[in-house]
Amino acid sequence: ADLLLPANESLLASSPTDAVAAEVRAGLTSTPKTLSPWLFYDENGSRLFEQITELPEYYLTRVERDLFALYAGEIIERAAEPLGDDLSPMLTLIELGAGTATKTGILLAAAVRRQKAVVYQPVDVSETALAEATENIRANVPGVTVRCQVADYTTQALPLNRLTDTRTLALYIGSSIGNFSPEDARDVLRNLRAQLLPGDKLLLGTDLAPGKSKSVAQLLAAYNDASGTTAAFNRNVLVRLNRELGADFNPEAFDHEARWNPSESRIEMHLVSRISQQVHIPANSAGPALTLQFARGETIHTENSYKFTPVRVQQLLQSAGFELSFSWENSEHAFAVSLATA
Ligand code: AVJ
Repeated sequence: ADLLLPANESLLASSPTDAVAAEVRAGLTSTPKTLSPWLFYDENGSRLFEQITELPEYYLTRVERDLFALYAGEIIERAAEPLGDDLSPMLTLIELGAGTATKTGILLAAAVRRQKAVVYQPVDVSETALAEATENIRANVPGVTVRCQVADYTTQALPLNRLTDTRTLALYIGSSIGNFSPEDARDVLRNLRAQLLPGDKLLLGTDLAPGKSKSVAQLLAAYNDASGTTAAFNRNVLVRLNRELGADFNPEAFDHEARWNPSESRIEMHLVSRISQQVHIPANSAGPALTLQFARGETIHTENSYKFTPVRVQQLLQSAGFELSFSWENSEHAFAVSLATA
């Protein structure tokens, strides 16, 4: 009978993780109120993000994929350039925050063309995303051996388990670095650098700041699309807190807002309280019950998405112990993919 009734399992699955409870308490009791963007990515939020990447306004994914389609061969060739006695290094590709690895197949296929057999190590916090990534790569790119690693590369000094007899090409693509403040971005890349050997490579995908051919309006539209998908993605964090913490947010009482902050060179996402209202969160592992007061127009700052100039990319890489080797941009200078050397 015990085997047929795993009674605890469903309870455990719906109980809030301590990390969510602690993060929410810290963020919503501070001034101004904030929530960390990793909270977006529950099952629903991950699905909404996948939808965002297919929106006409959200050029980031499309432009990066186009850059890979055009330059994958050159990227792999440059990543494998000779160094010292190592005239033709074998590459192993490691991807931070791989998710479902939808764009990575293009780079892996180019690596297979060069060296026949390729080891690919996706790292992600989501086991289900990694399972999908593995399926995707196994089905579409023969010649690749996938070795998954479930880990949070942002908080731990993660051991990458890099193979000792090959050169590592670390992928940190999709503008994921954009969620971090300049200091945190430097620390994330420094942690990565500490796991690499001289000559190893990093391929970094960064969204670019507005300029001559990229308008602020275009940037804002990418974070406030006509279909309302990004608004749903933003509000979904409140839905998550209701479900996982028993909070009583009315998500419709908050407006989605995307702002361009020129002095910080970042898009900010906010949830703006439409009315003066109170929200309750019951006691949990992180502390006693909370009553939160929202003034009309007060916001919860839910995300920063930093936008770079080419010089900023170079400085960031340098501050983390990498040297910029080459970078590729689309003709409209909307997005950049940069190759750096450890
Ligand atoms: C996953 C962090 C790259 O900042 O563009 C998309 C997340 N937020 N739309 C980004 C996001 C709103 C995305 N990153």
